[in-house]
Amino acid sequence: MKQAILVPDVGSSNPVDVIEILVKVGQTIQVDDPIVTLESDKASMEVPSTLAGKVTAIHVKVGDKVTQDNELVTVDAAVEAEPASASKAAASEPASKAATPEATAMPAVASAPVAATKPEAPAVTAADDVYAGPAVRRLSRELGIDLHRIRGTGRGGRIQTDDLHAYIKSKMQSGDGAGFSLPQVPDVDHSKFGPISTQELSKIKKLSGANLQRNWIVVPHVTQFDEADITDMEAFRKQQSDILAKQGIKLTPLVLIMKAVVSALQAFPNFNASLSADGQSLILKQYYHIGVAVDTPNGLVVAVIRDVDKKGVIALSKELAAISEKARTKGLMPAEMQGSSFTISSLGGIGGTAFTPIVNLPDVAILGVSRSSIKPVYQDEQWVPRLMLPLSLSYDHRVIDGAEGARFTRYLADTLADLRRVLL
Ligand code: CAO
Repeated sequence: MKQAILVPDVGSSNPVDVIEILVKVGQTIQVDDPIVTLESDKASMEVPSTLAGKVTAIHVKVGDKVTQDNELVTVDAAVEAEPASASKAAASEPASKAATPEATAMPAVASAPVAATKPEAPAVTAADDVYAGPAVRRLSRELGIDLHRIRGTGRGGRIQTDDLHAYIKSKMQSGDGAGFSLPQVPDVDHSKFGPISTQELSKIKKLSGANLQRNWIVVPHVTQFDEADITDMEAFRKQQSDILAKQGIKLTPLVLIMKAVVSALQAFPNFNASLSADGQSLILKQYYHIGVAVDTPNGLVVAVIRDVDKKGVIALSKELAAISEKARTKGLMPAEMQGSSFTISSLGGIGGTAFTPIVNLPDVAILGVSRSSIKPVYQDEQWVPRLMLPLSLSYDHRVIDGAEGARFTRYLADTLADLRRVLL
């Protein structure tokens, strides 16, 4: 009896794409043999046969959109199925053949009545002439890798994600990939030169190291240096600190710098933005979420303080103290480290005169703050001692020009020199 196999419940009411036909007309299949691969915007899945028999018609072709209960293939279940090995051999014909016009033109309804049967649920099974599951197929398509080139190490020669990764790694190391590959770091036996010990990097360092490496390579960095006269700002902060300390609030320069940075970002919106992934447009943000680099015992993390423009210095002081404490003790949740529109890295509590911070993608700029010190400044025809704050602004030169970078740091320095207008 001829029966049609229908699209099962794929967990979405939206149409899904047919991306592979895994059988051909005349082929004998077994229950659970994959017949087509479907792909939604979330996942790809192979639809297994619920019948054993001969495929008499294929009702879909690659590129079709289908929904639940659409007919996929018709199977003559009266024909006795061959052993699994034989059916797999037949399935090793290229899948594209199955979608030829002759094949799809065969009548969907033949002389015998056609019943409908729906697979219970999509499953991951073997496929046509390469043996791999949907996840591996999808990844290979995204990366443009021909699975025929890969030797599967899974059961029965099945290609696994690890095989794909090993293939990419070998291509990168051999340098015959299309893109450029990093030069190999020599593996030196340091113990030849004296006693050593080995310490594994913390999880945070491994994760942030990979991100820093990527950002360093991807972003063409320029660092602009400047100095802000924060003599008046510090006088104000110290005066307020004494009052706030009684309420258990610590007002550090960083909070005032955050407010001044927001003012600069409002004046220079290109700095409060991200470059689109294709590098063709700038995504300007209407919010001011400032990432703050926090030094923790396990390594560097960036805590994000949201809506800095809408918060006062007291609220920001409390939030900065709480989030940096949490980063150092319990650790931050992913949401607390995402969504920054600009980042500040302050080493002012430690020391140094300048440094070159690495842009925290997808931000386009990062401000490094070093320790303030009293310097002689020539004002009104005389040398006066002023408290100067070193600023180091690294930016993505694909987005920001040198003149814009210098204007930004100058504006920021002027704002810090006279914070009254920002705070009021
Ligand atoms: N100049 C002079 N003194 C400064 C200063 C500056 N620019 N910035 C802070 N200080 C002072 C503070 O006033 C405070 O002094 P008191 O203890 O006498 O009041 C002291 O230095 C310590 O400040 P802090 O570091 O505790 O507080 P903060 O608000 O300035 O910074 C935080 C908070 C979380 C950013 C900081 O603790 C931190 O972790 N910094 C390191 C960030 C880092 O590792 N960056 C490098 C990233 S690599 O690109």
